[in-house]
Amino acid sequence: MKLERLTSAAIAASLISVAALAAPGHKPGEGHSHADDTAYGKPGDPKKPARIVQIVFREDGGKMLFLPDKLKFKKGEQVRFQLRNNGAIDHEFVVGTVEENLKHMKDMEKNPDMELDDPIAKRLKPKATGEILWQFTKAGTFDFSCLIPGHRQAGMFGTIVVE
Ligand SMILES: [Cu+2]
Repeated sequence: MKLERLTSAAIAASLISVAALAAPGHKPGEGHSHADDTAYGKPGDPKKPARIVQIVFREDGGKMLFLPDKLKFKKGEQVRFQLRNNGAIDHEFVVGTVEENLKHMKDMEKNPDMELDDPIAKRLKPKATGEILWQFTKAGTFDFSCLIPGHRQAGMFGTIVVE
């Protein structure tokens, strides 16, 4: 199926760029599992200014998507994500490295009721809104996905580039 091929090509391309960014001798996740200092940043400081970025979750026929699905930030930039689920079913927004999100997606397939315990993840019911304040402290290419089983495969993922 065309969509599936496109999706795996996109995943493969993202994996290549992540591999290229990984420092030698530094395994992903090694000593970096605690949430306040990740490869993609840390929770923001509410006392400091933040750029507002609105992201809508929606379904469109057989597809599920984020609007927009490409984001670009400056290293050190603080972002207030304003999330809104305009779909008819639950969706979530999870930022991570591509590797982390693909692993997390497999875990979710085994255990769909898994609780999200991550400062840069939010699950929203239809018509619900949510906010996440985050500071992108490191340059790189990162992923945001809905990890509810089947949703990422239906197109519900995007890319964050921090320069
Ligand atoms: Cu979803």
